[in-house]
Amino acid sequence: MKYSDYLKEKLGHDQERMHLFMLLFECVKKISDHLDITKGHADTVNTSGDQQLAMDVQADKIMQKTLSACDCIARIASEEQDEAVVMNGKDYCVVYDPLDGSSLVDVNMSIGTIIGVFPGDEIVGRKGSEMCGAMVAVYGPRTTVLLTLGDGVSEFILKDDGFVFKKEDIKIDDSSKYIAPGNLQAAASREWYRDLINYWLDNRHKLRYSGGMCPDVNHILIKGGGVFTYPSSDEIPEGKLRLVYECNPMAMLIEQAGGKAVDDTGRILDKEIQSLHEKSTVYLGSCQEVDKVLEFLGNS
Ligand code: P6P
Repeated sequence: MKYSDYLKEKLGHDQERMHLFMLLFECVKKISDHLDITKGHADTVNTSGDQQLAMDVQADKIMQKTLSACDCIARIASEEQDEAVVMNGKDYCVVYDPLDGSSLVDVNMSIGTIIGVFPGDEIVGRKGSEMCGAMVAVYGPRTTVLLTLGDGVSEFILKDDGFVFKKEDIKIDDSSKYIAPGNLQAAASREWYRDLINYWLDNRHKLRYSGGMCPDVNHILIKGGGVFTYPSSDEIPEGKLRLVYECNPMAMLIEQAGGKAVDDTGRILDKEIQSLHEKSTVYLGSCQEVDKVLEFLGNS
């Protein structure tokens, strides 16, 4: 089944939302078609201080240009832009990281695009739980998309003539022992994290961490379980990952697959967004594994 037929089936009753999500798939296909490291680095940095590769800028332009064809969007917020772009519509806001993990391209590792969709015309002051959809694309040996519209998680794969539906009702449970421990250096200043890592080692957990949130979270969803952690440390007291562009969309996908997504204080999707580029700690994946993280965190 083509992705467009899947969206017609799921969203046919809401033509505006269906058209928006069709455009989002178009964005991912265009980015996938244009990934080219020969353009090297741009000479700019984004709001978070990350060196912007030419492809980051290019991917962001593709998103902006493609979404400008949609008259239902009120705001577009990109991780690569300081402020949200105000559009002519009023019904949806789209938040995205156009090329997450782009620094991994020169070592030929997988990267991705992360997208979240809010109904309405505002982002700041909202909660991730208000999103009506989220997507993560992974540009690896194949280009794939995991999508949720609020009723489960489905996978799509890019073929020559476009995305095709592969499977739905993707679920994660407590049977996998995969770990994706980000910010390992935090173990030097966070004893709870060091103790958690030792627990994982003592219990023979299997490491699956690439440095790209998209492939790492995709791994948890496709393999049916595991845990991704990115705590704070003395160097980054608020954590590294962005609430709006990374944590919220990933949290929606994980929860829709039956998992859990929290920060140091509670559910990620319950956090009221204070600013577009705010950072968050994040622990997400199988419920039992996330509870184990909270157990060690609670002992700190
Ligand atoms: P570290 C990529 O730069 C990113 O934003 C996420 O995709 C990834 O999970 C994290 O940072 C990796 O951070 O500290 O391991 O390089």
